[in-house]
Formats: sequence, structure tokens, C-alpha cells
Amino acid sequence: MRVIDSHTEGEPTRVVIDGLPDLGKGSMAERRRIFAERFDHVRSFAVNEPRGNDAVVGALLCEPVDPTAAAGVIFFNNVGVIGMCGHGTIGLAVTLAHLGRLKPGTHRFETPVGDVTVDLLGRNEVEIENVPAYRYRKAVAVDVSDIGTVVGDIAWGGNWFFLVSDAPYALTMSAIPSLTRAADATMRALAAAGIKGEDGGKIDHVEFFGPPADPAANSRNFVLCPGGAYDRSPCGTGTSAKLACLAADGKLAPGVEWVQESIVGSRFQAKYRPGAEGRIIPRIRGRAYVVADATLLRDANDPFADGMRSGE
Ligand code: PYC
Repeated sequence: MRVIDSHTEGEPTRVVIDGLPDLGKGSMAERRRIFAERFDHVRSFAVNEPRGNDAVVGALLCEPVDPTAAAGVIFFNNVGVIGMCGHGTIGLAVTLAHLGRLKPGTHRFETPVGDVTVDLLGRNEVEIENVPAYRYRKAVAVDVSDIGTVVGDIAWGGNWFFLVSDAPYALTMSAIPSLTRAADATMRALAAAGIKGEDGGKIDHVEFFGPPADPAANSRNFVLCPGGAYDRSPCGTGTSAKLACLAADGKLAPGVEWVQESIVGSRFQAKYRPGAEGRIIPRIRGRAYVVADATLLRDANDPFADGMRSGE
């Protein structure tokens, strides 16, 4: 399997260029279903140890359904498939540019949750227009063991998020273990209480917010992804969900820039335009860098041939 690795504002993306299973010619949602049901071992092979680690997000590069789209893509991680991935889309665009397959300008990628527009601004800089985002519920309270009542908004940004304005710990790198435990406990408490997204989907990302370290940014976040790894970038879908909440509260006008800082201090520049039915159309700008062009090998005698998670 040939892969190109990159990172977007610190968060890794592994694009599978060659050697992916035949997922048919259906929509990206249909191909994602087939990938999840029949090829979970391939997912684990591609991103888990010993070839990857819990933070790696994989991106299967697919032929698009509509030939006028530049690419189709299915995102996945250490535990399963995900909907959209903002940092992964930026990583994919920079990877395709690195391969000479994408020129500067505006392109469309198909994802399982809708089409996204990609502006390749330079070798490393990309602005994406995400799928429509919206806040589903405001100020939802949940009882979390060891923490108490946690109040947050539920919003869609291409994945389901629970957004907590007041992080339970200072948003510093030394607090990452505590933040991870608190976010994981919050995610479990939401599931135990039967609190879901509007379509019944699991809320599988928890986002804590606090003041930025750099006064040039508007906010700093910590985002826990499904599978227990935290996002090193400010999270493209999470920042989209944040914009939807800010817009719903009348705290950010269309077109005004919002700078979201991540837990490692990297940044996305974000803004939105109004969409249909009270939704917003977020735009997220960030930078990605290619770090490896590799072939993943499989030895049938290897007891961990299909990958494993050391945390399991
Ligand atoms: O950037 O949207 C994102 C994302 C989702 C999971 C990890 N990164």
C-alpha cells in the first residue's frame, strides 16, 4: 500500500494512494459503508501500530462519482471511519499538489457527508469550504464522573461535537492527560445518557475552549477524537461546529475572521457565510506539509500484520 504522510498544523494525515480495496462505484457514503463493514482490517493495517499510531487520520483517495470533482475521499482513524475531516482535507490537497495532481485554484472533493470545496492557495496553504454546519442543541447538561455537571452545545461540523466553553483544566500541553480523561469521561457520559446528534449519530468529538495563548487568536481548544487521541490541529470540523455556535449566539458575523488556536499552539483562520435552513457554510484555512512517501508492507507471518493498538 502506497501512502503519503503529511501533517496539517501538527495533526497527521496518511493518504492512501495505491493498494486500497475495491469499494465499488457508489457514493462516498456507500463506499464508506463497504469499507467499514468488509475492510476494517485494512483500516487498522494502514493507521495503527506498528505502521502508524493513534493520532493518524487515514484518507482513502477514491475516484469521484462526478468526474468534474477532483477526488473522492473516505476518512478513518484508529477505531473506525469518520465523516468529514478538515485537517485531512487540507493534507489531501497538499499531498495531491505534491504529486503534481492538483494545481493552484478551486477544486471539489466528494466526502461521505457531502462535497467540500478546496482552494489550493500555494504549495502548503489551503482553504476549504466545508459542508453546512449548525448548532442542534444549546446548553445541554450532563453529569460526568469525577468532574460534576458539564454544560455544552451539540453541533454538526461534518462530525458531531459537544462544545464546552469553559475547559475543566487550563489549556496547556502539560494538562493534556487530564484534558483527555475529562473529555473521554464527558463522551462516555453523553453516550450513557442517550444524548446524540440530531440524526441519532454518536457524539464522538468533545471540544473544550479557553482563552488563547497568543492574543492574535480568538480562542484555544482541546479536541478529543473518537479512539482517544487528541487533535494536534484546531480541528477543521470542530472549528466549523464552533462557528455554527458563535453564529447562532450572534457573536460572530458572516465574513468576520475567527482565529482558532489548538492545544499545541497551531492555528486555523476561519469564517462563514450564511447557508440554507439556518445553517452556515464554514471556510477554514490552514497549512500542511508532506513528511513521507512510503510503501506499507504486510508479512503474513507477522502476528500484528493487520496492525494493533497498544492501548487496548
Ligand atoms: O480536522 O476535522 C478535523 C479532524 C477531525 C478529526 C481529526 N481532525
